[in-house]
Amino acid sequence: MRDPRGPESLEGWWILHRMFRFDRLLWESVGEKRRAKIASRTCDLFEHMHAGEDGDIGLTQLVGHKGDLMLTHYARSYDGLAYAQMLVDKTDLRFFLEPMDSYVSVLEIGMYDATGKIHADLAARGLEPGGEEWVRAFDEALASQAVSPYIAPRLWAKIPRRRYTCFYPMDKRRGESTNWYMTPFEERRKMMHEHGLIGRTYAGKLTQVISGSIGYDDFEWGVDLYADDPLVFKKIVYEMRFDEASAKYGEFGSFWSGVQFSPTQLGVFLDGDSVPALVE
Ligand code: 76R
Repeated sequence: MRDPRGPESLEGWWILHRMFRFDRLLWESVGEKRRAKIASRTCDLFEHMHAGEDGDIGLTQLVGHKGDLMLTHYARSYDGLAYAQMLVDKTDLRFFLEPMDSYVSVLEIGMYDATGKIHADLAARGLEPGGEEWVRAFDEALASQAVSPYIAPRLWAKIPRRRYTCFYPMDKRRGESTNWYMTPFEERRKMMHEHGLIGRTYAGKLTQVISGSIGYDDFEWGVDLYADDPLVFKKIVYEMRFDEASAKYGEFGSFWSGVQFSPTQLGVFLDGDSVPALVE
């Protein structure tokens, strides 16, 4: 980024969340044979989307009135997301699914700390911030981060297979006096560092996937949380409300939470039985 006020980020999977209401009454009015055919064809499609290295699909039975089923698509490109959307819309299951909401984003790893270190290093080398040489040296330093063994696998990790999922979009406030984007870089870096420290105390209990949506959707980020115990969502989201980055600057959209199940178990969901634990 030419502007030294911005932190860099590295991007991975393109992500599309789709929330649907499932018309169970209509589904049950259809003959058993047709239902079985639709279920097995859609199941094949979802299994295909889940297998392989070019994408993934996550299925969540939503709890609450906002919707019944959330599909989380991962694709290597934006075009791939468009295609995944089309494939689902072409199934006969679509007759029974009413879109309630959706969210488009791209997985990102924010690089506040790394950006800060690179800035300090370039300043020590006497390069003029934002100048041509500065930008070249910055890009080089950042490219080495993208292939680091800590970062690279996280950009392309498949959807965490944990039972409980929680998704919500959020913004950083842009008020007249409290404005994240007018706050000096170093202060933002410190706040994000604190944020990361709190996050790390949940290591093992939670997997978070942060995706950026500036330019694609109505909020600035999508937050996906995955855990083996749904209480963990309440604990971390509450704890983070006290953290400056969220307390002062966080603004939130709708929350969607539910139980994740395997693509192979779609038939169980459609039959109206309780969705079994994840199997690979
Ligand atoms: O990616 C990293 O692990 C590096 C440190 C880190 C960054 C840059 C990090 C760590 N997060 C980062 C960025 Mn996060 N995160 C959230 C929420 O509800 C709320 O109040 C906030 C929602 C949670 C629960 C969460 C969890 N994080 C971001 C960003 C981008 C902001 C920007 O760039 O300005 C947002 C919007 C955001 C929101 N974060 C962690 C966690 C957890 C659990 C960690 C530790 C991960 C780990 O170290 O394993």
